[in-house]
Amino acid sequence: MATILILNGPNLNLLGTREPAVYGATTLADVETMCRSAAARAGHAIDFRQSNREGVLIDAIHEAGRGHKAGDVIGVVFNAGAYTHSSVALHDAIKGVEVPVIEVHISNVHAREPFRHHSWLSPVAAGIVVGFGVDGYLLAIDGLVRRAARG
Ligand code: CA2
Repeated sequence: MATILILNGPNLNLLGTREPAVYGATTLADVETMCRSAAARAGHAIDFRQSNREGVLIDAIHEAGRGHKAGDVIGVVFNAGAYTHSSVALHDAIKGVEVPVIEVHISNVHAREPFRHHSWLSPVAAGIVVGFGVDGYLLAIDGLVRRAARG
């Protein structure tokens, strides 16, 4: 059984508690439950994390890279929150490892403020899922499972 890392960046711990018009009413704990069920159906495990700290997210990407090399991790589903639009360090972290990273955004960032239109992660992501609400996490898991099955 291989693992999928679901990594969440700053402020996503607030999901479901504020701004329901933008992000919906589902909490991050609900998202974790949804992801665990979807991965279990596909025969995989989930490592679900959230951090408000850039360095912790970078370390998690590096760890996933080592896990991928060892054959334990099939990929990363990454909602980097606002770091998406600012973090060259996260860009470099993803570029520095070989594990496929799927960038996810709950909202359609391209329909929002111009500062959300640029992503430092998209050029180094294996795929991007934007604007499907929290279902985007499930679409990304499905994409990683299909990618791993292709070999
Ligand atoms: O749409 C997304 O998933 C975002 O990654 C969410 C980030 C935002 O900065 C990105 O531009 C797009 C914000 C996450 C904060 O989430 C909150 C949820 C509820 C209440 C307050 C913040």
